[in-house]
Amino acid sequence: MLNNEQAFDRRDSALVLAHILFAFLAMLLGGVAGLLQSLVRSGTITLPYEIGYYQLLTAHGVLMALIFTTYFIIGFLYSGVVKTLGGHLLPIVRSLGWLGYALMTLGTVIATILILLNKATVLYTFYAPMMASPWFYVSLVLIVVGSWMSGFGIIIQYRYWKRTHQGKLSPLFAFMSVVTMLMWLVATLGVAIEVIFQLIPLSFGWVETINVTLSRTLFWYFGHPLVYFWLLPAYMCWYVVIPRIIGGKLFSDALARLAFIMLLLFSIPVGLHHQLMEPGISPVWKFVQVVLTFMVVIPSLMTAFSLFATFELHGRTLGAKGLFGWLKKLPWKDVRFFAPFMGMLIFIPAGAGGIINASDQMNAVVHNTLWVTGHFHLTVATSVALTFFGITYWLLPAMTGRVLTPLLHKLGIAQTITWLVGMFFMSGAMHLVGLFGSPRRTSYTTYQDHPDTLLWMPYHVVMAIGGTILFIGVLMMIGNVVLLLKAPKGYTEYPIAEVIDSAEPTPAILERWGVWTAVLVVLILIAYTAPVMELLNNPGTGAKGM
Ligand code: HAS
Ligand code: CU
Repeated sequence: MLNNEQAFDRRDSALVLAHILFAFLAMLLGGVAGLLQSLVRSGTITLPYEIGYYQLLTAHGVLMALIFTTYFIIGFLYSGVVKTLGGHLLPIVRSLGWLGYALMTLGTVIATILILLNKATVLYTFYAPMMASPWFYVSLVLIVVGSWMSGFGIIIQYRYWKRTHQGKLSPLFAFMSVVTMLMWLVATLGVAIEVIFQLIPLSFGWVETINVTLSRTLFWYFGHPLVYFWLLPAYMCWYVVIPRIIGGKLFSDALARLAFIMLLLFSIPVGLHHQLMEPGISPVWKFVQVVLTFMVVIPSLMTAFSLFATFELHGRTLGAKGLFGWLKKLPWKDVRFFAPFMGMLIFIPAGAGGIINASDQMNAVVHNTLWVTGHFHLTVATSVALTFFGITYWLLPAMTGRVLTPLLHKLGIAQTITWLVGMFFMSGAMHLVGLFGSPRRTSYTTYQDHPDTLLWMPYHVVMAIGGTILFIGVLMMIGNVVLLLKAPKGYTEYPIAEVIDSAEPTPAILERWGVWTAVLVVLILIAYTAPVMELLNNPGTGAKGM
């Protein structure tokens, strides 16, 4: 591990910076699309130059949910791997990182151009039988394969460390990075099969029709772990970084690793909770996957417990009294803490919403309504996004040899509050109007002034107001990134927490990858074999692409 005075090797920090800055570029473009679409949907503006609402919605979803996240995550994971596994990347790992970056960037550029040309207006889930230009799917392959290169890089660096540190427990950050990337590798196989065997042949015209339900099942086999691919790096910050920033220690190393192993096991065999309302899949298998969905909630509850324990124990060592006295001991003026903490706080209602979604009968009420859009703007666009912003405030200076100034702390806190206010209005209105039945993925319409739908309109306007505030939040964040790049030179710590001394040693079984991969495969086979066989045996007539 790099000790605190050692700076990063320039070749490594360049790789990290390239990823993080690209992520923010994507966020800026995605933010513009988001602003415009919320204004269109509320009937506030109409779009010029034949730009379509669904085109913007695609750009927003792809650039924010897929590109911003993936680049940020890879940059962050690589940085922590450098920090904790040897102090510099192995040459092969660095090359894999750049190869991955090149492939992903090529894919992103092609995808963005096609979306702007209106040749890939299929939304970020690219559901069949909607059909984009075949090159859009090729660009997705480039992005996924690129991310694999970085995944392999992280695993190679980890294995090298293990080989040269026989019998030692790996650093927690590195362990968590491996879990995240292992989950990603297994999960992306589903979408790779969908794209290569179904969508590419359909869009090139090699086949006439597509088995739609199968394509969606393959997508959600990937799509649910995708949301955990966003969440796990945020959890890494909460477990490993935040205790250090508040001046405390991590509550338990073993509990953190156990939570991550459970997230690895239960993130994947649960995709059917996105298809509860779809015909053609037997309720038995939906039920099995809903049970597994409730299993994946448990490690999040463990995470909440561990965080509370970390905060409370730290507060008490500083003399905090009473049930909530520790709250006063937290460093509220430190943006590196404040932004991620607000992410945690929002994750409480966000997670509760997820549990509602997963409950079959209630899913019937909320499915395909704006409620779901509200849910994921709290989870990924607040809990995860604010955590990533919080990371940026120390990661960029640590990579560039600069310091976070008191002014930047203030600007960062202002940015966080702006985000929270915008999201309160936007996601709040989405949740409420979703309960009244307003559909998601829908442009402005008055539904021929049907009285039931007139009720929705004011909420759509509140969404647009929230969306506008959020866009200001995007601009503020971009401004902060620019200021971080110009901050005064100096040393910034890469914060990695220690574990409380009295904690029990971590059981070695948690690092037996063979065991966990085998359990994972078994769980996936249990959850998916029968429903996929059903879908293959009853392909129906198939749908033509459109
Ligand atoms: Fe979800 C749909 C179920 C979590 C993202 N989800 C989506 C979609 C996205 C998404 C993007 O079952 C839409 C996809 C699309 O386009 O169609 N979701 C869940 C469940 C959870 C969950 C059960 N989702 C997430 C996370 C996401 C995310 C995380 C992104 C990062 N979701 C669903 C379902 C659907 C769905 C259905 C389909 C809906 C439909 O019909 O289409 C759970 O994993 C949530 C568990 C979380 C908790 C919270 C723990 C709290 C913590 C914070 C502690 C706070 C502290 C601070 C310590 C149980 C860890 C305290 C301080 C104080 C002062 C109090
Ligand atoms: Cu899900």
